[in-house]
Amino acid sequence: MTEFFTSVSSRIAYEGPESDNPLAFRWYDADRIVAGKRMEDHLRFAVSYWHSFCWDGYDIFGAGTMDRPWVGPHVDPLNGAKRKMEVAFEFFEKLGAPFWCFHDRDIAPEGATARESARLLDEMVEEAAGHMERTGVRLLWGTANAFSNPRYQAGAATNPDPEVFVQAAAQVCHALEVTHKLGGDNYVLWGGREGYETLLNTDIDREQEQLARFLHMVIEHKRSIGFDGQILLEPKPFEPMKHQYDHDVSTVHAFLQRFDLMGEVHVNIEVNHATLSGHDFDHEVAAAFSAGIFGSIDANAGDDRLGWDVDRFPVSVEQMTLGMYEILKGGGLGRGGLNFDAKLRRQSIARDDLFHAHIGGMDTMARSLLAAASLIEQAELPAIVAERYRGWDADLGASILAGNESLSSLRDRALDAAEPVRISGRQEALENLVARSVERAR
Ligand code: XLS
Ligand code: NI
Ligand code: NI
Repeated sequence: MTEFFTSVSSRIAYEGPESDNPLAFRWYDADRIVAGKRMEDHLRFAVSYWHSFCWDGYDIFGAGTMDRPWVGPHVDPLNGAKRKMEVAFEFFEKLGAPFWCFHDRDIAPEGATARESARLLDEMVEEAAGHMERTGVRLLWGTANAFSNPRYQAGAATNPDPEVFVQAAAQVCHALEVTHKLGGDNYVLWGGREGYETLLNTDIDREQEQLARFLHMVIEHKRSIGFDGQILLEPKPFEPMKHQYDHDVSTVHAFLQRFDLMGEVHVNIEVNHATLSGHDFDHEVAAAFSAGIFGSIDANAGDDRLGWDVDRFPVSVEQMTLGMYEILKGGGLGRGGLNFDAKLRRQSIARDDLFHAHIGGMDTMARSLLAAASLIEQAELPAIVAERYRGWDADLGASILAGNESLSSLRDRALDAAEPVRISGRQEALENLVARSVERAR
């Protein structure tokens, strides 16, 4: 195998916050124990294959800018796919990422027929199994790309034509089987085009029924092949469709309840998608734990001024600390992980830019973990929250919640009661407390 990332000769090491070495970790120290667990086991980092190895920097205004010699019309598709995979595993190993994630069409070229595509995928899965065995890198999740091929222009499971549903079913069936074969911990479904552009040509009742039936088929197949990983839906409010059915965590929760899928399907929350849906990342995490559907995270970031999925690498320790705090409070990532569904900027064309991006992302998340763990350890926030709701644990609150009161019994009480005493919400003081945890995290 010819080395591709020649300017990075060995594995990226942890050198600590004082280090000035740009190709070293300053916060991510895989073996360090934080809140009883190794950092690596808390964070479960994964590199996403599509942004890092399939995308060559093209955008709607211009061609690829990046040095990805396995992409393009001059390359034999299968040889290109094999070279791409060698380079990807060289990267995972040098970075020290424990996991990777892929779509079926990322790792194998699409053939002229469904049968040919399936054969090509099987061949590349064999390759992947070899690389995983050799390097020890594991699979966080697999998924099917049921949005790029023109046949999916009006959706996959939600397409008006059942023949398109058939094609999507075939792809997901196979992608689920290969995810199982490669020992994946999760299988993700991002509803790339499961939504609509205009109600004038759309029957949303039918489309949601179709999507629900599709998910039940996924669950049935998961059982029949003995896959015990989590099935995850990835909420996103729009893009590419104007309206997408998996708008945000709470919309997905309602959908799962309506179609009897609770307990079977969880969510893969993407930070940038949370922002696009008008929520904070930590809100989406808290909503998922509250609903009992938390699954995994796509760790990336949006842009304050751009209203689309820009997929930057995470840079804000404050934003991620609030999210990590909710994750730790909820019991941790479990079988999920932190997948860098993030891409370089189009002008970042040096080969080692991919290292700088991931090192920065991993350090941001590691520092956020430390800050969140110290918030948990200090236990000031839960004490303040508990104090704020104290009345609900006392006689009156307990009696209301137990159903012992009615509107009229409370009216009678109100007529003789003193005006309730207001107390401060202390938001600024609490924000300072978070800032101190970030400063002190070492
Ligand atoms: C797109 C999604 C996609 C999923 C996997 O916005 O984030 O990359 O994570 O299909
Ligand atoms: Ni996204
Ligand atoms: Ni994503």
